[in-house]
Amino acid sequence: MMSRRGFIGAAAGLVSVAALSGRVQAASIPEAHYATSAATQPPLSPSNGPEYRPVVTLNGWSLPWRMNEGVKEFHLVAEAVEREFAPGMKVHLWGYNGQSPGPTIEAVEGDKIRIFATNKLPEPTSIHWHGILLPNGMDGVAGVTQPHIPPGKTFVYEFELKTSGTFMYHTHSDEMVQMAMGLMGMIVVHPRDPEQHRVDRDFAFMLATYDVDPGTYVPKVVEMTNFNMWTFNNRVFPGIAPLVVRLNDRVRVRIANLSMTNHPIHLHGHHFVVTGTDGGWIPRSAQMPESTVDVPVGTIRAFELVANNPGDWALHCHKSHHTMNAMGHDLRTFIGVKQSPRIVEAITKLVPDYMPMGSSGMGEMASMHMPGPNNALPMMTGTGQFGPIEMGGMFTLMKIREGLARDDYKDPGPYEFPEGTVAHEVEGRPKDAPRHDGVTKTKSPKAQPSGHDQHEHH
Ligand SMILES: [Cu+2]
Repeated sequence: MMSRRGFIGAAAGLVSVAALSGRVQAASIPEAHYATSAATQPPLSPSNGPEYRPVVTLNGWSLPWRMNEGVKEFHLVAEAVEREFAPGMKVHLWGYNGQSPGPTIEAVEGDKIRIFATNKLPEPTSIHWHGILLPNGMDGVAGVTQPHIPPGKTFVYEFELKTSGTFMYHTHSDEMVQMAMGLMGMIVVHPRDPEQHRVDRDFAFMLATYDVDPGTYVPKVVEMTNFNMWTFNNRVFPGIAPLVVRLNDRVRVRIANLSMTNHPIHLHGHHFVVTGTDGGWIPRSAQMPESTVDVPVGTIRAFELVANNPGDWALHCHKSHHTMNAMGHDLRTFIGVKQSPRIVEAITKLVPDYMPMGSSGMGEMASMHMPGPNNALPMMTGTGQFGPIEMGGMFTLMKIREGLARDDYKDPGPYEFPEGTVAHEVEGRPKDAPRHDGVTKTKSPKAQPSGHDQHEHH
């Protein structure tokens, strides 16, 4: 989990480097900004151009730009990066400007933008601007609308942002490999009128999946179905930052899916309405109240809620195998098997990869400290104020608190429940309920509905 110190210290992790030198053309290419950590950066308020409320990218950051004669200029550098998925596991990915996903690009409807794309990868690449209405030659589909960008070269894209909304950028060159390696990022275009679609807090993150064998560092890139790392912005629980929200704030969450499957994202304790997609804003008359939104492959969903219910609320993918970290797919089910050392020995002779765990479910695994390979995370992990959380993958919390400052995104720690508001144990034993559905009552006089503990006396 991110500490207060980690959050503040993270801002110092942003460094600027003059990425190119020696070429005549280089003077016209803006310097590139890099992020050196996976900590959530504070929102980047606009220093010039029209006003807007910036987004907070979970475990990410927004790319600074420079203004050049009325055009916003950004510089993306595609390169090999090391991304921490959670403390204890780093993955060797390809990303942009030091991290994967790349930085969020924020601009305003009507802005003219120029994006320089430098390729520091060992193979050619290109960048596609997903969902953006632009001239065909700027669409970034290598081979179709432009040549591939060779290693070491810089291409420039230039277009006007005609509509506001949530979009993405990603590679469109050797796509199976380069997407599986993490070449992606988000684009947020704010409405020109800052009162339009206004919210108090605006979060953004991507959904991506990887196949990283426990103990290894590089994802398998020829993978279609057997992913084992389910990420929010290339982080897994317990490495995913919480969404920190002030009580009664209007909140937007923008979620972009570049994995190979859909993710039904569920928020506890609130109803929300889906207000946007990568096609723009949804008219109010078409917005449905929901508590789960399915984010299909290659799309974006933005939902909004009024955070009027204080607490620590789970926000997670509802596919239960997406809320866990890497595991052996061949793990056998031994629920109900009492596992004495002798039995474990006997089973191991028959089933060589058998692990002595899970006789009453998997939960007990979360509290066992099994030695694993280096650079591997527990399948189910995390500890809350009441015990093990037994989660991994696509799981985090929306932490709603009273009295936060407007731009305070620091993790406030566990929720302090008001006295008497937590589910708790009660004294005594429940009466046996009569069963129906074809279950006939026993004729025993002890089985009268008024009897107590009748089964104890068999
Ligand atoms: Cu999922």
